[in-house]
Amino acid sequence: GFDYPERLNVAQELTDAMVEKGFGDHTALIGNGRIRTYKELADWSGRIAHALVEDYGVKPGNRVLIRSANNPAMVACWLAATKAGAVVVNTMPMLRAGELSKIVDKAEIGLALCDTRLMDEIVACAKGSKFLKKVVGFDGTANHDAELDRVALQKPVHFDAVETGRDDVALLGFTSGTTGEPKATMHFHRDLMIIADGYAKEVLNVTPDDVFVGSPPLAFTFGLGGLAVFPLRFGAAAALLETASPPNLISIIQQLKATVCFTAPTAYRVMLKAMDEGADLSSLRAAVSAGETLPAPVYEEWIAKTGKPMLDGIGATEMLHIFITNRFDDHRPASTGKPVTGYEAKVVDEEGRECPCGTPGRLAVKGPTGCRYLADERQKSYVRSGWNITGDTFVQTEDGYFHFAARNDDIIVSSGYNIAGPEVEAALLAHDDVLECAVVGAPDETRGEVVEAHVVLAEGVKPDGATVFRLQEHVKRSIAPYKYPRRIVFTGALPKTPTGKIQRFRLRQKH
Ligand code: 3SK
Repeated sequence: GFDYPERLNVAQELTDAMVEKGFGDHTALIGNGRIRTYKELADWSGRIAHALVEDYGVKPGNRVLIRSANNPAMVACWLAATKAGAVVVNTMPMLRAGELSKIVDKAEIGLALCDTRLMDEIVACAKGSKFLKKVVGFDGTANHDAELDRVALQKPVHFDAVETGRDDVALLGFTSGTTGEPKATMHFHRDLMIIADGYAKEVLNVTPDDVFVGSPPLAFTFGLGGLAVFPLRFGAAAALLETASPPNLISIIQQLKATVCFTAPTAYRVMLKAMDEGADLSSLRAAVSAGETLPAPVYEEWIAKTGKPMLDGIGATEMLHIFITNRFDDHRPASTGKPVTGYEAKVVDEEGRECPCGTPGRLAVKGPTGCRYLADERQKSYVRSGWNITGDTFVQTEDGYFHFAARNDDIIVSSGYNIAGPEVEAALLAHDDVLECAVVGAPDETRGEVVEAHVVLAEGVKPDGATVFRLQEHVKRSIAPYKYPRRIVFTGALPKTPTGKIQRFRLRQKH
């Protein structure tokens, strides 16, 4: 187990404690054209913490919302609010007033810190809100000309972090959910330490020489861990991109000789292509893939081109971060690997009984970082005897590896056949004409459902009958022919959550 002192403030550990350990002059964050050392980050978050307490009345336990794209100012605000003992809710820039209102109401948020470029929706949310009484702007580009920056600049740099308990809630992670009713998961100060001292140490072996890059928003716990907690815990650096498109990722990796990347398979596919065109991504020693299943061809091509495995993992906002993963010296294609030390995983049937190896069932997970929903009846159905029942169907092999089979609602039943949508997707993705795709079941009079593929074509490929035929034949050749997509819909973009997960339910809703 992990042994932390009873009094623990994770923001203090990631800033002032790092300065005390001698990392003051090391680069902590890079973003918006500037470099911030650990000392600068400790001071910056110290000044903001003073402002939050003295000018905006923040008290331990108060909920503070932060609205921003990934940039160092957002990290400084998160650290500051955490130093002040607040419970932080990080939110993504693309959320609209209606979505923000649900979060504000659920978490009873009184204060919002918002990048001044993103004020409209949060101001609209605050109008008439029972809870949200104050929205303070900060300058995400860190030129210090917004209200919070001006107030903070008048403050001393040192702030005595509130002596929170290790089991005090530090963060509320919201899950978008598929139904539109978000759930908030509570995470303690120690949870944020555990994901670094567990997964990041055990699997990534982070050192102060590492440079992290990636695409997940800091507002998503995948991003907060991968782009803030992990590097800061070990004296490493993180580059934060407000727009983390694959071309931007590729260029920052080359520019900074980044060593660790957190992103999803789609970006890795673009990177593989860029390598063919001369991009040098050889500085990357760890390529972490999560959020979507990693197709075996992408994993295999990555190994062939870099000589290193891609580390596929699965996490959940409920568990804070990755809990099953491949490892540098233990990895397999189309496998998510084995549990991170401290976590247990099993595959269960509808009654919660463990399934025999080889039999698909619901993935259940138990571990030190979850799962506790805030004021939510759904705790009863999603957490049974301490096990978090995830929304994914997995198979466990005799030798303990977990393999993703489908989202629970991704099984298509056509003429009595059970067809896993992701398997058809993997087959389509292996074709050069396909950039992205999502497969769903479409109602059909004779077959019950048919396999329907929504496909984003690679550049220059014509969306015509010949392409439909070519892709169908390819799938029939790759997997059992009955699984081929009888319908193919060409589209410019797939619907996605702000964190980049494909929203297949939206495609189903079109029927
Ligand atoms: O696998 C995911 O989607 C995830 C969710 C939250 C935190 C980390 C990860 C990888």
